[in-house]
Amino acid sequence: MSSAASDPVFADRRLNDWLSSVGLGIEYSRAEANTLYFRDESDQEVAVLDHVCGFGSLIFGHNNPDITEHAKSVLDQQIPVHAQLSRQSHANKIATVLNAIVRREVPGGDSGYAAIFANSGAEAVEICVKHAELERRARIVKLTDDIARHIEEAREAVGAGRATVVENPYVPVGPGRDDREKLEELIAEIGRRNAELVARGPVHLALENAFHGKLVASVQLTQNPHWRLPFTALSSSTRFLHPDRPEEMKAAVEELRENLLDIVVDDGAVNVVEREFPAIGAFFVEPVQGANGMRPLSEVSAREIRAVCDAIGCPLIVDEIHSGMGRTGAFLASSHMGLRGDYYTLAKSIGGGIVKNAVALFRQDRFRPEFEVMHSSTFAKDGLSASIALKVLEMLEADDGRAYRVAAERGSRLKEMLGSVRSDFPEVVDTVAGLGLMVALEFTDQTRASCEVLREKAGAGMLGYVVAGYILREHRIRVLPVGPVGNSVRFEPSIHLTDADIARTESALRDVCTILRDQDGHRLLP
Ligand code: 5B6
Repeated sequence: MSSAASDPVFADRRLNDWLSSVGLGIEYSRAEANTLYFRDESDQEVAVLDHVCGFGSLIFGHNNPDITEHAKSVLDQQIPVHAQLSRQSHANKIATVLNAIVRREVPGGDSGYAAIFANSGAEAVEICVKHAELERRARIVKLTDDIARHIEEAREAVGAGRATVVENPYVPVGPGRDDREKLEELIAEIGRRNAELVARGPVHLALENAFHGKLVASVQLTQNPHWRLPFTALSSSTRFLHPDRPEEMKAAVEELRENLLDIVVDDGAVNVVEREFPAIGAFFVEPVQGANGMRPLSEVSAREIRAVCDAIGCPLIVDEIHSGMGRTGAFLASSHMGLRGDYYTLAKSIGGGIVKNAVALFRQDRFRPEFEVMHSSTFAKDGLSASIALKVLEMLEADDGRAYRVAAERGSRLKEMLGSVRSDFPEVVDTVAGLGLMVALEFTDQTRASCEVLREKAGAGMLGYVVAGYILREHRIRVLPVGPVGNSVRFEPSIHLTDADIARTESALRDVCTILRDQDGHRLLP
């Protein structure tokens, strides 16, 4: 059905206007490997080299023929795509492969990981938030049960005249009052304080510039204030920590520390003691921070984060939604840093570029089996996406992990090229960062540029988008900035990236760098 310019627009009106204003408002009609195609005014197909590749969800490229053939054959076999609440052994097959990979890449974890499936990355993150809360609640119940038992023991001891209530900061213990009365007052006061703490939601820890999704809980773990702040009242809050400042990390944990009050009878005296309360729900970490210029975590930071989680007993959740599935040259980017997670999240490429799928993994010795029924989603672990996930995993693992080696080699070739552009344009390229096929190039700050166009675009946080629009228009290459604002462009193509693709990208970047160096900003505009 054709639409006229005067037709009302019900979807993407604002978004499409904005995309057009920066030169990105193109409708693609076909996709293959690292190429997107659109039809120009004379209906000719125009090829565009795609470095965005589904925000990094196409490790094997657009419409990979092995994956699409597999999907077609699975559909031809009339497999049950939906058979909710029946035995779905494909879920266990995927989990078994994932366990073997995790065991290989992060040796030393004996218990294995239980899998819960989801439909999107943010959903997998929310599943982790829920499971971490279940763990925290179990710890709270254990603590409050212990306290209740100790209260009964104190009542018995005071009732039998074996103990008295001694000086404490919570109730007066002056003469003339019955010890039983004093104890009941103390129990009431402790109960009031404890109830207030127990009712509180957890605080989560995450890293500065984190991106963990945009649903109700996950958006609170995503630092970008434009996306997070309007919704803070809906969910638990997050303390964002700098990965390279361990002292700050420890101080924040100390500041968040809370204690429940308990009663102990010791040598005839009823004393009040403090018991550490699990105030922190979980620590979420991306091994390579996508929205922070593709910055990998250092091994030192990884160790610090692991130590913080071990000290407070909260789960360390390694979000591999962007960095996992082979993109960095290993299945788990965190394996490069020797980081072991208590939970993991995976999504993006597990869908093979044609379906939606995601999974959260939980260390078996922390996993609460009741969660398998407590949490569900109609579409999660459907037969089609499960079958495709198995195919993708088989392709990643084939030939002794050839895909990982290719990702590492192509990524380092790409990064090497970006590095050479940087060394030739030190005045306009600030940093090149990333791991494997997850890299970014950051331009120097242009907010004080002599060229008014550059100054204005950089000031509005739009330089990266204007550069992306220019590269698309002039070079037929699709890149996007890192994050919603910023003056950087990211590259996360599939493993099919060729030397010719890299060479084309280099000449496009050199062109842009020349424009920036010459302060010729108007040339970037449509
Ligand atoms: O599948 P879903 O998008 O819900 O996954 C959420 C998610 C992502 C992720 O990378 C991590 C580590 N955890 C959870 C998905 N990433 C999406 C993403 N989107 C943008 C920028 C990024 O760096 C990553 C983005 N940028 C600009 C506009 C809109 C989106």
